[in-house]
Amino acid sequence: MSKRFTDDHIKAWNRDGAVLIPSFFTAEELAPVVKDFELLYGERRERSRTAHTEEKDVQRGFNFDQFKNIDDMPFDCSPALNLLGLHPALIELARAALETDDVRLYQSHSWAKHTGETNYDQPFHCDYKNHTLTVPSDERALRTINIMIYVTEVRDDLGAIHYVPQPESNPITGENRSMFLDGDPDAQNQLKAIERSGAGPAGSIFAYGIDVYHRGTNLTAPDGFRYTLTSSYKAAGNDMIGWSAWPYSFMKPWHLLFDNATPDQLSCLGVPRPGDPFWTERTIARSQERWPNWDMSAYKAAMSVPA
Ligand SMILES: O=C(O)CCC(=O)C(=O)O
Ligand SMILES: [Fe+2]
Repeated sequence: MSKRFTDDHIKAWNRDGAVLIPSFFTAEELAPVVKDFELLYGERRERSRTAHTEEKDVQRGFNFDQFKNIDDMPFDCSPALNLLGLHPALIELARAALETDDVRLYQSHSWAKHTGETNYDQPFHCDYKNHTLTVPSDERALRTINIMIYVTEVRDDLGAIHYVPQPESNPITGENRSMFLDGDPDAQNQLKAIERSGAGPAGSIFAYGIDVYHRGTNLTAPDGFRYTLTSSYKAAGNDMIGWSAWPYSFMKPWHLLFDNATPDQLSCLGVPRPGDPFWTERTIARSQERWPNWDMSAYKAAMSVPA
């Protein structure tokens, strides 16, 4: 697999807290994912088409309707969308950004936004509010990388995320970077004056940390829509960071992942790798009972080789 990102992207990530990588995924890779999004959200798109003539929400800021078309993995569709956030090239990027080989996917959510459904404009904020109960770590290895994957084209009239690189926001907000900049419209305006757009063609990714100022923007293109999947990684063992406790959603179609993911991809969900002492004849037999179509041959083979 040839690398889909460069050392310069990693440098930008380390310097700015965010980086846009255009055309990370190909149209062929995304085609089945678009179909999955249509299956999950297509009907809601039709409904928002008829609704957008009404001025439904003129409030500027966060509002509940911005978040109504969000779902957590696993998704009730084909394996394509379920595996996108665990794509080997994304895992490689997360490993490079977090400077560790052992990474965990702790969040993967789909998000469909439609013109007219609500006003998606947000004030600048940092996302650590709902990724940790503390604050972003000063240590690189304990950061997180949130990767927004553009399943459809993201233009400025289709709700592109806007952001300000850390070296440019620091003189305005200070390095403590408060989550919402509450009560500081002046800082909001100053950030807005220098904001960058994350617009990019379908297949691009925008990687950002929980410690960088950014904001959602409104969709204004007639009948416009924006499909994104966000996949967030942290270093294994970083208990400060959380979002999904995967087993909590045990009723969801997890077999789509077990039946189709590699051991490396599953390790990002906390499934021990082949050769891990967790795997005994008994744990393998019980797991196979639970997920009958999971190909466990690598786990069996590694167990039979004495260490
Ligand atoms: O979807 C986006 O473009 C950004 C949204 C966002 O930053 C948020 O809801 O925290
Ligand atoms: Fe955010």
